[in-house]
Amino acid sequence: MVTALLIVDAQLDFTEGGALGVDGATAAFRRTAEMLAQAQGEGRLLQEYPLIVTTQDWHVDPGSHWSEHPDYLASWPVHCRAGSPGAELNPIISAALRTVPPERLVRITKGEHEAAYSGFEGHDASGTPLAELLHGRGITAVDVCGIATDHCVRATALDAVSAGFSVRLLSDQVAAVDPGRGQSTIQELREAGALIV
Ligand code: VGL
Ligand code: ZN
Repeated sequence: MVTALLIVDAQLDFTEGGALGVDGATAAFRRTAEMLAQAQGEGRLLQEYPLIVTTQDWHVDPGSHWSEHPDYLASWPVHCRAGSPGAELNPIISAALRTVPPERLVRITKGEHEAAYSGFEGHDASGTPLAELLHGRGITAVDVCGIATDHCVRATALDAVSAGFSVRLLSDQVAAVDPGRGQSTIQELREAGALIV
């Protein structure tokens, strides 16, 4: 098994105080950073995660995904505008990735012109879709963390299962928009075949 870490939408707009702040996001990012620091300190980061992928919600004009009257299920306040400060990664995560060799890091953007909850709807800077990229690097398993459990983490993990990857959800490294939905998402992912760790 060759595992990639998928850090989903660890962006400032999804951090407490951001345009679409999610309670618990900062704590989740800290735990991811601690996990990475520990693996690095013990010299096993590159074996454990030969590839680390960050996804970013990257909206230019996402249609009804943005709304002045959001329902917080299918429509949302303006968030993660491409190129804006709120669309940047939270510095807790960018700092944690600073010492990872650039060839081991992949940055995925998604959602330019429509809602795209799953990282598998995204692509790297040269336009290569995430699944193709992972296959090309020999990745067979993914560990998923980030924001939001009940939306982009959910969609990304379900797509990863469908694409044939072994999937683990790092359940102390995620945060939900709606905690109740977060809990039911974890059950749904378990039933879909993901391992909850
Ligand atoms: C997300 C709501 C809107 C997410 C993205 O990253 O889970 N949620 N856009
Ligand atoms: Zn969005």
